[in-house]
Amino acid sequence: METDFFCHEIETLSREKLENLQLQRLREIIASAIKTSFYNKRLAKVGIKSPEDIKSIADVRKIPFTTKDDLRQNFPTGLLAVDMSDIVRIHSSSGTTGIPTVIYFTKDDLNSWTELVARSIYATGARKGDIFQNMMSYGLFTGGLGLHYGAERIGMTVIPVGGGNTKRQLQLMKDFKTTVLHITPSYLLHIHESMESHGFNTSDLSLKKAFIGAEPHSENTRLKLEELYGIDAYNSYGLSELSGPGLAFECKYKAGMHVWEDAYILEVIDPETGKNVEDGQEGEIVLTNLIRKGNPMIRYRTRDLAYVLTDSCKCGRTHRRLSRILGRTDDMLIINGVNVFPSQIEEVVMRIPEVGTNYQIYVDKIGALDRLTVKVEIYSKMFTGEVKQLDALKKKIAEELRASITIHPLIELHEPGALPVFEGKAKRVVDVRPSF
Ligand code: DLL
Repeated sequence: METDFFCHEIETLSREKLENLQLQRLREIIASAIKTSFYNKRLAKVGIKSPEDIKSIADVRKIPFTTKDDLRQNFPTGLLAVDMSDIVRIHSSSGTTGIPTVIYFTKDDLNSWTELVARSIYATGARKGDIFQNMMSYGLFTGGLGLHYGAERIGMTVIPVGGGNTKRQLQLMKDFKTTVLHITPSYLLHIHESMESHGFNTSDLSLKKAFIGAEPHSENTRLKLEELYGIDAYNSYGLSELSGPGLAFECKYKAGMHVWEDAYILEVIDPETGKNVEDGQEGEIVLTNLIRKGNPMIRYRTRDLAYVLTDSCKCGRTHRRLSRILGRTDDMLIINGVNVFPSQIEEVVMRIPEVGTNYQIYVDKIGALDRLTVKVEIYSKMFTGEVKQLDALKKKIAEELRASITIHPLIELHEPGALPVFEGKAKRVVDVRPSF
């Protein structure tokens, strides 16, 4: 019989049973963590010498946070809990901002991660029989191989193409009648914009769903993609340090991302004080991985901002849901003293119908003052030679932005294809202000 669940029992566990399972798994993870040079010292400092010292899940809060800096300082093996010969795969973050962080998986770790990804995909309604084109890059990035094995576990037909080469992507979609994509939202926007120039249009395609994630995007971007392609787009959140995708994923109701709580302890904290906040309140997401034994990760500060939804989901899954990611503690721009999150800007520009599929936030300094310029591509049909019309559009965008971010940005209008294109994660903010 067809069911809505990949693993009904685990996905619908009562809160009490879920918490019992978390406690049991937390103890197992502590047993692994004690074997690493990093956590061994950390845990001893707070009096945790063995798994039995953990009496309840709330005891996790006695353990200090783990940060990206900790991972860097303990690179490459300070958080490794098993002999290297038991590690069957390594993933890593790109390391563009410093020493890369590395993540190790044992055979069992890979198996349980794959199970989470399969569960996530299944929750969207994708099934065996779907043709799955995985357009996230393969390699050290977790987005490629992570979804690949999860989709195979369900029995979907996987096209492991990776990112880039738009024309070939479109040809593959057409030839194999791809029904499900995995892709960054910015690249999916770009593909639509350049589709015609490659000789394709949406009626050549058989798409039904896209899993979009790996970068921030607004609800308006999702709606735009759904409308442009006539598909359902599901938000997927994860980060390499916690094994990548398969951490939090939307189900078919698209009402927030279920965090698989049998595999992760989800906390939200006030980033300033480090204190836990109530469900429903915005803060920084902190996660403990309960299943990765080769490379334990306890109370990892993600720097991502979101809140836990307080109502239950129509799908019947009991695992709590996260709002979309609202920003990062480190991506806030301060423009002449005013705090602005790039996500606020995206939310506004993507709801303006004349705005096309790409934009860029540019910050520089004129004398002592910061200047914010929002560059947007607009649809070609807008370039009619009517300067008045373009000026009116600029004014409208600037005013709508001012209503949201309280400052008045400069607006630049660009033709489709004029702004830089990204085939993986988009870099939307260019800040050229001198740093002191
Ligand atoms: O981006 C893992 C992933 C792959 C997630 C495929 C989803 C799909 P990292 O490269 O380590 O891992 O980047 C993680 O990207 O801390 C967020 O800031 C951001 N991010 C990831 N997913 C989302 C999302 C992968 N759905 C960092 N919405 C995270 C907003 C996201 N931001």
